[in-house]
Amino acid sequence: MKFALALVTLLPLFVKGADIPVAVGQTGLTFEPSSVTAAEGDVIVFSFYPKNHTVTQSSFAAPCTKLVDDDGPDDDDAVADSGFVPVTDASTPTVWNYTVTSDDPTWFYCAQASPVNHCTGGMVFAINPSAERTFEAFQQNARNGGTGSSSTTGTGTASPTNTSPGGSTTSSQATNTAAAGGNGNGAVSVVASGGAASLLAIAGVVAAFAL
Ligand SMILES: *[C@@H]1O[C@H](CO)[C@@H](O)[C@H](O)[C@H]1NC(C)=O
Ligand SMILES: *[C@@H]1O[C@H](CO)[C@@H](O)[C@H](O)[C@H]1NC(C)=O
Ligand SMILES: [Cu+2]
Repeated sequence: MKFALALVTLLPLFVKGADIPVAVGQTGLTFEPSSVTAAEGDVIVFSFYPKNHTVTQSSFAAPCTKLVDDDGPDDDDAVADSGFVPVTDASTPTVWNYTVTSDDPTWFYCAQASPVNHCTGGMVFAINPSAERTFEAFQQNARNGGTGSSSTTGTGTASPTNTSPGGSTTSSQATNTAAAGGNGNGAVSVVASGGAASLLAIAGVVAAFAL
């Protein structure tokens, strides 16, 4: 019983994530789709179209400013940035992949500011926006200047000051996100509580097959 539970719990670790395609700049200053729901391990496959865009990680509070990695040199939470990707031929977009590292809301923008600012033009992208922090509110922050000057301190939890009227339209997506997060936490806690014995049991079975 415990063995079966452990096996089911560990199984997702060996399943490759899904590929989620996103077009960058194919229809103007856009990410298409502009918002996706993704699980840890999924790969966002960004296809860059002309002219010269980036996918750069930011925060909900300051959509047009590159996130600062303030947790030290830890690869797990490195700030994502494609850098500038100049493309001249729409029939051969350049691909850049981003592997999703968390079920939490994650925010991105295009850092091109010449000849016009793409971010304040609304060229932003979100993974797993929530009911409190919607894509619409994030994009409105960007259009308002995107520097995060309005009463946000960086903790950024659940108190968006720029909630847009359209914010409620993503509620079903937010529900899915919450459910996914719950599963993730559950899996971790099961491993943590019964982990040592279960892993020994698996080791034993593997050893038995090997003999
Ligand atoms: C792409 O944009 C960046 C930032 O504006 C600029 O420095 C770079 O020269 C551009 N690359 C090309 C090939 O136009
Ligand atoms: C990006 O991911 C796709 C789909 O998994 C893969 O075919 C492609 O080789 C990857 N490209 C790069 C540059 O890693
Ligand atoms: Cu751009």
